[in-house]
Amino acid sequence: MNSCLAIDIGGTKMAAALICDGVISYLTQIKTPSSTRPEAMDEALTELISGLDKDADFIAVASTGIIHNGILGALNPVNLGGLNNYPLKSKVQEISQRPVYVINDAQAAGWAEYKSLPQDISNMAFITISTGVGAGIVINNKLLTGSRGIAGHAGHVLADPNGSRCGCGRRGCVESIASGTAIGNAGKVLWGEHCDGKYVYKKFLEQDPQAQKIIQRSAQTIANLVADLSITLDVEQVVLGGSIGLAPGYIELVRHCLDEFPPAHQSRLSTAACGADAGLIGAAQWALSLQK
Ligand code: BMX
Ligand code: ZN
Repeated sequence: MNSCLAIDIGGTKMAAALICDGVISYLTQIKTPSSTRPEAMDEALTELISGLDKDADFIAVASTGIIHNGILGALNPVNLGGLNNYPLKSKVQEISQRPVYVINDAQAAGWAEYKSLPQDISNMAFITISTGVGAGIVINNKLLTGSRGIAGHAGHVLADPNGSRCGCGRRGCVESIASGTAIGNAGKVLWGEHCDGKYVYKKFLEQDPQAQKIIQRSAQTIANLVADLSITLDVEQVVLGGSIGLAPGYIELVRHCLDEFPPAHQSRLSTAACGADAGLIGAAQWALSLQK
């Protein structure tokens, strides 16, 4: 049982890859449907899986949202076009007729990144800054998934008590300031509705002062989150991923802010060794570890 079809469902895109002995042999991606209709997700999954699953012994799914008992529950439903309480595991099983393993996307990516670090590191955190902000935390060599699948949802800790309301219902979460969606929303106020996180980041790289302010605020918020994780969990390393976390220049901004904190609030900082494939690779590795 070693050939895996790994699927990564993010707020913006869905990717699938065949992974055999840790090697990715085929990769494809489609847009995540933005709809409250579960049928739209059924169709997207069927499109991704059909044809690819014939070579797979099992399916491993990393998905945005809280994964509990195989159900995808959104903490921030806005990120999934309002879709909530979706029976992810049984649906993928129905489509593929294979054993299916499901895990949160940031937890999966955190597991892959932990496995890529030197063996003497037992405590680490991975933070994805993408459509949302998520985290995967490994303590004493164990991935924290929590009793309800919620562990690691660090995008929803407090960043600004006077901040705007986050999609999860709380005010001032890290995600509502630092995520690609939040960056895009800040850009919409300045440059209009067509604006998204990618557009603001492009302007940041062109040294537009207003875009620099928006990206700087995101990086400062993530640096504070790194400091909070370091001082509460004593992690030895924090790894950044996701489209914003991996974007050129972002980690340097975070590192610069982190340097201002006392030493106990700091950790070694790096970008994801598995890059954008961390969720896919981690889901496959996690499923394999459950089979042992
Ligand atoms: C949100 C939450 C997390 C997820 C994180 C990053 C939802 C739908 N998602 O905080 O479960 O891990 O975003 O997700 O509530 P991504 O979509 O940016 O990959
Ligand atoms: Zn929130």
